[in-house]
Parts: sequence; structure tokens; C-alpha cells
Amino acid sequence: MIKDTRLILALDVTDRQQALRIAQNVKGHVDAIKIGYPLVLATGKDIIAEIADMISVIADFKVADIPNTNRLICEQVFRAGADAVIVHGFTGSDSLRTCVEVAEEHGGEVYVVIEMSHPGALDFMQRVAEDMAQMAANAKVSGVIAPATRPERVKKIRSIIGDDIAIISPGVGVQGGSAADAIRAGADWVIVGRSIYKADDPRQAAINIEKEIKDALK
Ligand code: NUP
Repeated sequence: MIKDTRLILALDVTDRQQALRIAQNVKGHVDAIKIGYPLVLATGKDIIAEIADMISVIADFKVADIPNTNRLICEQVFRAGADAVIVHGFTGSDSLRTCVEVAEEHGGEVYVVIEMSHPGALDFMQRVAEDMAQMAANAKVSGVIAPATRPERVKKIRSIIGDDIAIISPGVGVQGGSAADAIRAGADWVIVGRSIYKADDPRQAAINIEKEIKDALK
């Protein structure tokens, strides 16, 4: 993924025309569009290639299975035209390694969920997050997902994975996190959904966050 705006749009709309319109509008103001189950289940997997023709696509399927099934899923994701796939870390190193292998075969990227941004992540996930961060670093993934809602955790995860692995960080806006705080804590990109796609003017909303990120880096 080319690092320019440091902004990733989570395009969780369920209407094909709306999705394509927003993608077209935010072009140049986001580095990638993250699409997941809501849009793909509603419109079909061809939407991946349609959007990937405009902007890099990260397929957020949170892949979490045995190695063989992970392989089958990731192959479909990359064949459908995605540039990157999001997978879970809790299934362990063999499952993760398989995703990385498939990504390499397709020239794609893997991002691993380490600690989620919602309050429920404190029930179980946070307890194993640092071990998962270490595993992700060992597996040489392209990046990890860490919560903008807890910038101190972004900082901690950065200290574990070092500087060669990217952090992409959701939870900005509606979930309460700040783009500037996440970037200052060590995130390479922030992921923003509703604050952009539900705005009256998604393009302007993206421009505003892009500016906030630039200011945070000064
Ligand atoms: O920990 C995570 N938190 C999170 O919100 C991991 C994610 N993949 N996401 C996704 O980021 C979530 O599924 C949604 O697509 C996006 C955040 O959207 P919003 O809260 O900005 O609308």
C-alpha cells in the first residue's frame, strides 16, 4: 500500500451504486478502501475488482480457520482482485503462515488483527494481544491492526513489532478514537468508516481527516 494520505476508508455500505460513487468521490484522499462482509454479501464479490480498479482494496474477511481452509479463502480473496486481506491472529502461527504464503504467491499483503477497537476486546483479546503481535512480527506480515480507541495500546504494539511492520488502526470517529492520537501513537494508517461514508459529503469528510493526520505529523 502506498503511504500518502495515511487514511483507509472502511466502505461498509450495502448498495453497489452508493459504494462505487463514494469510492470515486474519495479517490486521491484515501490510500485504500477496506471492504468486508456487509458490502460483499450484499452485492457479490465482483465489487472487489470494481473498486480495486480505482483504489487499493483491503478485504476485511477476518480469516480465522485451520491452515487449509485459510488457504482456500485467501486464494479466493486474491483471485477476486483484492490487494490485501485481513486475518485473525488467534488461530495461531500455522494458520497465519498459510495466509502469508498465499499472499506472497499473489503479490498481496496480509494484515493481522491483534487487538480490536471495541470494548469487548478487553474481555479476552487484550490478554493475548502482545503475544499475537510477536507472532505477527515473526511471520513477517505486512501489517497489524491495533485500536485507535486505545492509543497507548498502539504504542505498546509498535514497541513489540518494530518499525518494519505497518499498523493500521480502526476506531476513529464514531467509536471514539482520534486520528491524530492514533498516528502520534505509531499508527501508519487510520481506518475510518461511518464518519466518512455517512457524512453528507464523504469526500470533504475524508479531506478533513487527511488534514488532521498531516497536522499530527508536523
Ligand atoms: O478492531 C477492529 N475494529 C474495527 O472497527 C477491527 C476492524 N476490522 N474494524 C473495522 O473497521 C470494522 O469492521 C469497520 O469496518 C471499521 C470501522 O468502522 P467505523 O467504526 O469507523 O464505522
